[in-house]
Amino acid sequence: MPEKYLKKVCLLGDGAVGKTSLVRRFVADQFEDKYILTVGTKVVKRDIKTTVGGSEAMVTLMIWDILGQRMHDSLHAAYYSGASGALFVCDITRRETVDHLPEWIDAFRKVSPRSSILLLANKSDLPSWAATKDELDALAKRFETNAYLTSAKTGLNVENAFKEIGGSMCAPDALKSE
Ligand code: G3D
Ligand code: MG
Repeated sequence: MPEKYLKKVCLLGDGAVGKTSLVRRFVADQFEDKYILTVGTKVVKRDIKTTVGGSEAMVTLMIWDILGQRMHDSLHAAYYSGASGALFVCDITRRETVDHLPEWIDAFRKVSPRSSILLLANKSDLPSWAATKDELDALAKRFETNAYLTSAKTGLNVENAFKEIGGSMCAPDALKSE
C-alpha cells in the first residue's frame, strides 16, 4: 500500500494572473473563458500519485484559491496557516506581477516559514513576454526553488507543477530548519 498524505497548498499572486484558471485546469482539466467568480476562498481537492523517498505515495492536495488580492490583508495569515506549500503565480506578460512575487513569498513565509514553494510564470502561451525564463530561474534560485512556465489555457506544465509541489511537500526533508 502506498503511503498516504493530506496537504494544503495555497495559490498566491496578483489579481488576474490565472490562479483560478490553473486550479480549474488541474482539477477539472479544462479552461473556460467564462466562469463564476469565486467568492472568498475556494478549496478544491485532487489526489495525485507521486514519489516520496523513492517509494510511491498518494497525496490528497487541498488547494486553496484565495480571492483577496491585497497581499498585506491581515486575513491572509489565516488562509496561509497550516499550508505545507504554495504556488506563487505571475502573468509573464505583466512585469509588475513578476516584481511582486518576492513580497507575496515574504508574506507567506512569515506565517509558514518551512513550507515548500514553487514559482509559476503563467500565460506563457501569449506573445510579448515581460520577463525571460532566465530571470524567473534566478528569482526562483534566490528562494531555493524552481520556476515553471505554465499556461492554464493550453495546460502546459500544470500537472508537472502540482506534482512537484505535491512531492516536495511530502519529502522527508520538507521541514527545513529556519
Ligand atoms: P486570478 O484567479 O489570478 O485572478 P483568473 O486569474 O484565473 O481569474 O484569470 C484571469 C484572466 O486571465 C481570465 O481572463 C483568464 O481566462 C485568463 N487566463 C488565465 N490563465 C491564462 C493562460 O494561461 N493563458 C491565457 N491566454 N489566459 C489566461 P478573463 O478574460 O476571463 O478575465
Ligand atoms: Mg481567482
